[in-house]
Amino acid sequence: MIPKLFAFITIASSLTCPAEETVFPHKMPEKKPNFPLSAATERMFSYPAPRVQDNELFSHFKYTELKGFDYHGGDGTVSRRDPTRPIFANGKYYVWYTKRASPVPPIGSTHANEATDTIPSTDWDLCDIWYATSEDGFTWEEKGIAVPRPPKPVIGWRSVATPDILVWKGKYYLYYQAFNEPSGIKGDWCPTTASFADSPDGPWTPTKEQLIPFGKKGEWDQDAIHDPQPIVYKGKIYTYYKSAFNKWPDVRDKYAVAHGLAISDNPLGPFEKHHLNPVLNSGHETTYFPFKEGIAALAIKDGNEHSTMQYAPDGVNFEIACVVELTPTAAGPYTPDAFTDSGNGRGITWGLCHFINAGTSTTQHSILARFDCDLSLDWHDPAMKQTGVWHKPEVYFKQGLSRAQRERILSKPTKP
Ligand code: AAL
Repeated sequence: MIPKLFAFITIASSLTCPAEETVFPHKMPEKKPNFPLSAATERMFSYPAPRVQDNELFSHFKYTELKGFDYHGGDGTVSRRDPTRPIFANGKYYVWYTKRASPVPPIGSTHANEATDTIPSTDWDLCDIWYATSEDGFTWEEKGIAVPRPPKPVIGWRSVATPDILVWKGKYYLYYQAFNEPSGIKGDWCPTTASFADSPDGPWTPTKEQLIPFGKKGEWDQDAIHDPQPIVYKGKIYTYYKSAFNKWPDVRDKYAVAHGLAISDNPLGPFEKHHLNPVLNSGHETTYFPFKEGIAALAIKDGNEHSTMQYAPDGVNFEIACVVELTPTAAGPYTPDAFTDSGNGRGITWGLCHFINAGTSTTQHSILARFDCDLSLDWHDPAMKQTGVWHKPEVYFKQGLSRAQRERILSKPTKP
């Protein structure tokens, strides 16, 4: 009698109240299941899509060598690096970048005290800002200097480097680093300044002033404002920048980087730092673009969150959107809506980047290159969404042990 009653209750309750699932299903749920989940499974549903292939902020990066740039046989006397976003104007693409044309290759930041008026310390010492145009983004024609080093003591007299571009109310603004000593003397210390023009072909007028203030002594961005990258967002100019900190001159080996945000409603400032700075805790250069209602960022090389795409719906509070591989260095993405403030950013599909190790230790220089990707809401390129980037064994073996490491390992056998 009791078993019959029990069976009746079980059948009745299964009809009225279906058994709750508590095991993760085979078919990927679109929404977070409503039962206890591990931390990792919880996180699956905090990304733009639980499957990375469906994630609009995930992509492979494909690379193409550029045509049109001469590097003097790769002897280290000519270097091009840190490109801006390419922009489209007058029926063609324009890009600006740091160019070094020095009699000798750089001697390195640790020898900065030996740098002279003709001997550069780093690859971005003794540089000017040049520009090039292109019909297709693959073949470029170098047009000449956009912003030269000004005469001493004007800000940037030692080197002008690492520009980015802003188009605002029909005028053009270049923001860039302005060195007043060879990079490496105290650190990679420099302020950011600006030049403006009515046409992308110039002529450019320098403001001769610091654009974004350093932090006060003791604050993270007290010595350097690097990689300024402006976007028009919420009716204002949002300029993301990087600072290297926790470093020179007192401690030289505890380098850290983070990114800040400075906002203005005037392209020449005054800029006000966001009170939550830093807004990104990782990334050696700045690569930001409007995406949906917010801002997306690529963080590379430095920090716990390097090799990630990030997204902030408010342009300030970034969260990891996914991990990416073989990321473009110093990427300047072609971003048609960077300055349109559409409130519905469409993402990016290509841009220019640099490789800093084009030469050898005695011919050190950088080259520009093109990257392509699908970080766009309007494109769907499944080949860009595959997971896994496979390098030949040689690429891994190139990351070999040093002689000292090998000796250390062999001196302490790990066998029992
Ligand atoms: C870069 C950038 C800045 C630094 C140096 C030149 O790639 O982060 O520009 O100052 O390295």
